[in-house]
Amino acid sequence: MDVKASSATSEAYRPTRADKFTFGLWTVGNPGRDPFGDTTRARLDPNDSVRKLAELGAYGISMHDDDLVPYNASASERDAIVSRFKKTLSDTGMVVAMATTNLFGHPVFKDGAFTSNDRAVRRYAIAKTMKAIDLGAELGAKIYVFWGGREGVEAMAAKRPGDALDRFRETMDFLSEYVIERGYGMKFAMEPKPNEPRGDTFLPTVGHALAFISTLAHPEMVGVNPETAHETMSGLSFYHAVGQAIWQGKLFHIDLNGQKIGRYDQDLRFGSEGVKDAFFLVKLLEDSGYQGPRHFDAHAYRMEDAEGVWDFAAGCMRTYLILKEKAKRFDTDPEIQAALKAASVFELAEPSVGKYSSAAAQALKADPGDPDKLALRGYGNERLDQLVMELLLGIR
Ligand code: GLT
Ligand code: MN
Ligand code: MN
Repeated sequence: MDVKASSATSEAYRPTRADKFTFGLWTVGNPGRDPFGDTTRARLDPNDSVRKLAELGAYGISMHDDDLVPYNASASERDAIVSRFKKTLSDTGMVVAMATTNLFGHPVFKDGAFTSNDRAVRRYAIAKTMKAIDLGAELGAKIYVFWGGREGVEAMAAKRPGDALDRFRETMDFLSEYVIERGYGMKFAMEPKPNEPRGDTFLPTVGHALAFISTLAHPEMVGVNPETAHETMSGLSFYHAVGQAIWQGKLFHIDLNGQKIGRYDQDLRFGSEGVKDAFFLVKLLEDSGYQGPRHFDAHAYRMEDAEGVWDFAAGCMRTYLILKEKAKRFDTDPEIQAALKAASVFELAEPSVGKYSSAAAQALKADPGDPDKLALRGYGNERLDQLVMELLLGIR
């Protein structure tokens, strides 16, 4: 293996715009506050974040309405902030790839936004979202994310689940029409999370979100925005969640980060936990032809200073590119390819019975195969997985 390419100082794995790496303004801008302690670093000016990310090789950013424009800004303040930001984008060649609404920070959303029991709060949340969609459209965002951070309960008696889902659906349908009428050409991506900050959140997993989307008036314009941490918090495989989203044509965006299973939402640097999962995820994204942004929704450790934040951002992109290279090696390594064949991996792509006919059904029933014989074979999965480990550990 090329030792130079793997050294920490090498120019290899340097991101470029073509890699489509994006970061939320709230990610690099995270000032290190947690439920137990105050901020540990200064808030960043979004314009400085864009400049620094551009320097590091990112493609663009994503943002909440409030990340850029304070919710109580006057119309003229808003316009001044937006025009300065647009200039920074054009100076740096960075794009706003995704926009979203902050429907969780202000205390008005303490009982939910689209699913608050208070109708006036729901109406405020929808109005705020339309204005945020306008802002996103003005800045060129083609993907609009819905993370229902406060859409949930602690007290089970407080909301009937069907009512909450009715209101969520009503809202998604209303906002779909809004975007269609305005001709924004935006797509929506719903981001599931099982809990935190609520005890239980509606639409807790990718599977729940996919099922919900199929009930909408405009299912074609709504997909998912799965996040590593959120699916892992549920104890589920992020890789398989993303795999199904791709299979259903619903992977509209993705939030990449790192997470230990069974913890609070850690939002760690991409690939810093679950290296094997991260590897297969990168391989899946690259093999699938996914064209969307590789978006990092993570933040630097709380003890980092400003410099540590940029180490964090560079690390997310660098790890992705290293794993992408490993994925190429996986495809060209003869022993791995032989192990895949031995495990009959490619046989799974062959139809089992094909299209139904009575004759085919009868023939199969007459000659179903001998289970005792079929049970004799091994699948060589130990060998296959060990080869993957050795690839990841850097000796292949
Ligand atoms: C918030 C949350 C994320 C969401 C963001 C979009 S905000 O930081 O933890 O997972 O993607 O609203
Ligand atoms: Mn996220
Ligand atoms: Mn998260």
